[in-house]
Amino acid sequence: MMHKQNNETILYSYWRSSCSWRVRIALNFKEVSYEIRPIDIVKGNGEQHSDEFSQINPMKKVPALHIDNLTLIESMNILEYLEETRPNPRLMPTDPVKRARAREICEVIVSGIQPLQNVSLLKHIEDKRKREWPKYWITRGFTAVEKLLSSSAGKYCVGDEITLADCCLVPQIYNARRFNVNLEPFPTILKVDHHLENHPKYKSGDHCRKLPTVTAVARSEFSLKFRYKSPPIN
Ligand SMILES: N[C@@H](CCC(=O)N[C@@H](CS)C(=O)NCC(=O)O)C(=O)O
Repeated sequence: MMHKQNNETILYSYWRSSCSWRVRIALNFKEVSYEIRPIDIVKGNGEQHSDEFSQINPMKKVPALHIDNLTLIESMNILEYLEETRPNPRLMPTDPVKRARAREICEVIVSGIQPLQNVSLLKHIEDKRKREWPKYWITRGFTAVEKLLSSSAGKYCVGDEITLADCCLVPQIYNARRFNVNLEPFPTILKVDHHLENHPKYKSGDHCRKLPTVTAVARSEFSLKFRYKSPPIN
């Protein structure tokens, strides 16, 4: 892991981390160039526990973002900072009710689903329950998200504008598929996913749908440079 230079934007990220993916979506959406420093949270004891990375994120989790001479942790905090400092194109509606709707969807995913299926938590679940556990919590959370979307969604989570809620939803759908959650009971979630999947700015941040290439690249020891105009991974 190389140390940051002050003027660079660096995302400490793991290719399969849904929390890192939220941030990649927002950076790409806002066309912020950044470099990825891969942190392998699975290999060995996990690089997130190294002394060096603990200095960057004392919670020992990805993502962390170095930007504007600051190092920020917690994906929602990072998303909000990006929105406040780089409001165009915006990722939050101007209408307060729609903003509240977007935030509640974020909160259900960020606090109510992801932490219950995170790598470090699953390590503490007995083997025979390891598959059922994430399935149960994602299904339960998605039941709530589906209900919320049934009144808020247009093409995207809240109306026809992409918001922070969409940044959170897409990676969580990836995890749902990964843990074999049956998505049939969630038609609105699938409809929104379909629209997002076809959005060019989403595609460019979407490292997980191209697994073979990404696995090879993200696990390499080299830093990756991402510039929106020239997508890095094909
Ligand atoms: N609340 C944090 C959660 C971060 C998080 O759980 N990151 C996961 C990957 S998505 C991680 O680093 N897991 C490794 C570990 O917990 O040891 C955020 O939103 O940034």
